[in-house]
Amino acid sequence: MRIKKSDVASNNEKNERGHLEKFDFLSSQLNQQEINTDDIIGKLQKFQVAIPSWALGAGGTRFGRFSYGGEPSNLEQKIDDVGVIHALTQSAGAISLHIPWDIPRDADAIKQQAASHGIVFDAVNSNTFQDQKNQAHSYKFGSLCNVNKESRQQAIEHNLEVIKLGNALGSKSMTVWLSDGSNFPGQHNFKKAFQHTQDSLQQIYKHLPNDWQLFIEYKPYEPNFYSTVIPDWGTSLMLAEGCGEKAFTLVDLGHHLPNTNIEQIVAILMMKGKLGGFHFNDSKYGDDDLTCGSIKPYQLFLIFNELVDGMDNNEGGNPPLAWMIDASHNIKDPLEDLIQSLEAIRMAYAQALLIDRKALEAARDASDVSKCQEILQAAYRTDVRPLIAEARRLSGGAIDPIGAYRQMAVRENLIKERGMHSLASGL
Ligand SMILES: [Mn+2]
Repeated sequence: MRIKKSDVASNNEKNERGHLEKFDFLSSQLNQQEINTDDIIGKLQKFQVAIPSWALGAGGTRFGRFSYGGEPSNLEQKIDDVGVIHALTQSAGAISLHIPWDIPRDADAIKQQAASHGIVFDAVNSNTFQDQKNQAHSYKFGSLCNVNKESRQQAIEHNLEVIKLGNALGSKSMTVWLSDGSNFPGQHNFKKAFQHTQDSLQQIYKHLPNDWQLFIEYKPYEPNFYSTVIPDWGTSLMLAEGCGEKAFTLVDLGHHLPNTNIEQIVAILMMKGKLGGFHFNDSKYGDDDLTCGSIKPYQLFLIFNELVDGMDNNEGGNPPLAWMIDASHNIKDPLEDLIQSLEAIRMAYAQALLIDRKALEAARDASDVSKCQEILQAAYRTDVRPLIAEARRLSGGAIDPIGAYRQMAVRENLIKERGMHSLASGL
């Protein structure tokens, strides 16, 4: 299914008046505070978040999976689904592929299809956390860290293959997330596991094209429950520095122990010019698959506060970040879920853009703690939804994307096209 510009425009007609009233009211309030709404709208229009190819079908848990009708069963259909999200939101102009779940057979044709939706290829993701059919060596006891040299070599070669496939599509980065770790005390020699991982990453890095970046993701636990080889940002940073200037740390919101101060991690990594990518999701306890902003929207705002500050005062020469949603829920329509995540991300971004940074810095310098909190929360408590809707409308997207999605009966059409029992490739 493909959404035409004219479909979006006619859906917008009924919402336009109400929307413009709200937007004009907010605009005049912000103008009184000397905030230029055109600047903010321009930034929001440019802000694009990649959709991962594995989030377009219903996710599962280790207890089971409930499929959702009309799921995309091949890469072409996945790209079409991102096309639907992008047509409605004008903020999902990129897709992030997972190899080997989505191997492009004909790179040129796939590239062309994506371009017809206005979509480019973001970071490619390697997978050495599960064995593939006919694989010579198992990753049961790790991949880049494995005590067995053949397993490590196989994992290195897989990563080189992923770079090759990504290069053909125009990707400029690869994300490595390792499930490597141990389940029981004594199982791993921590130092050896780290050294093997460092050596393997260096081998991969040697073959990274000059205009590429390598992102090293961390996660404290799961699937291993005693130790993980790359459990935190410090280990990721050590490994990235051990590779070279094209290697960076990648922060995934859900990959932290409860109550970790993620905004502080973001600020320091950006100051050092070493934050490469960011994965969005949300969690209450330990999972990382809930819709962005559904549990902790204030945390998301505080993180964006640091991201915006890092982008504005880029003393560390941090490169532009690769933004991606990394969540796959198991009971919602996956496309509605992604639209909601995009909305939450843009809201936090817009709120962070409203912060009076000069006043905040002055209050900090004066150790006026109450004032600092007042400034942050004044921005956070502003209802920025009309700003986001206006950015979307001006870009040709829907004023109310979920409303439009339902009015256009997208899911019903996808079920008609693909059937009730189509299954997305992946886990
Ligand atoms: Mn991630």
